[in-house]
Amino acid sequence: MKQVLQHRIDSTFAHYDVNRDGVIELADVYALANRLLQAFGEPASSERGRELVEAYDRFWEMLAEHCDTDRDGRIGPAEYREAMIEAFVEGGPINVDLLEIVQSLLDIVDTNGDGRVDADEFQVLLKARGLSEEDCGTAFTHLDVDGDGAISVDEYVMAVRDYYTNPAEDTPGSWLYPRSLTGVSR
Ligand SMILES: [Ca+2]
Ligand SMILES: [Ca+2]
Ligand SMILES: [Ca+2]
Repeated sequence: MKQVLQHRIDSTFAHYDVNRDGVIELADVYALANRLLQAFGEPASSERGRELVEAYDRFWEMLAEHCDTDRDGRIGPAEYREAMIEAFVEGGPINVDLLEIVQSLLDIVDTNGDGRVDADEFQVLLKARGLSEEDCGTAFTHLDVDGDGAISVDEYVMAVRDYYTNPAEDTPGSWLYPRSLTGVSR
């Protein structure tokens, strides 16, 4: 059970270390932001593009504040693992910064700006993250816990917590990342 959660933490580390140099740094976070901009066909210079880059700046600041214990601008696997266990597995309160960052992320995913992130909009995010087309639909069904056809900030944040705390199969959190990363076999 613990092994699944450990695997998930290490897998998300690998996911964030885009340039594969063994540490997470600002360059990786920008690479993730760029991947998402490309998925949404949004230039970094547009208003929405700038908002996304700013959200990822804040994401980096939050990561650095919580994980980069030796303050060298690089987050190693051990620093990351320790911080994630402290933040989620040991059940600390949901970080206010995380709420704001998720809000910014979902604002960008809400392409038509109607205040709801529906299945089609959310699929773009999941695909950019590496989920297969088939898994995107299943993931949406699991993540839309109240079944109103949209992913809310609360639903997303609870799924993040679930991802790090609940090793069971088919929980909302288990669908946040590709199956290969979550340590769940079907
Ligand atoms: Ca890196
Ligand atoms: Ca929408
Ligand atoms: Ca919902």
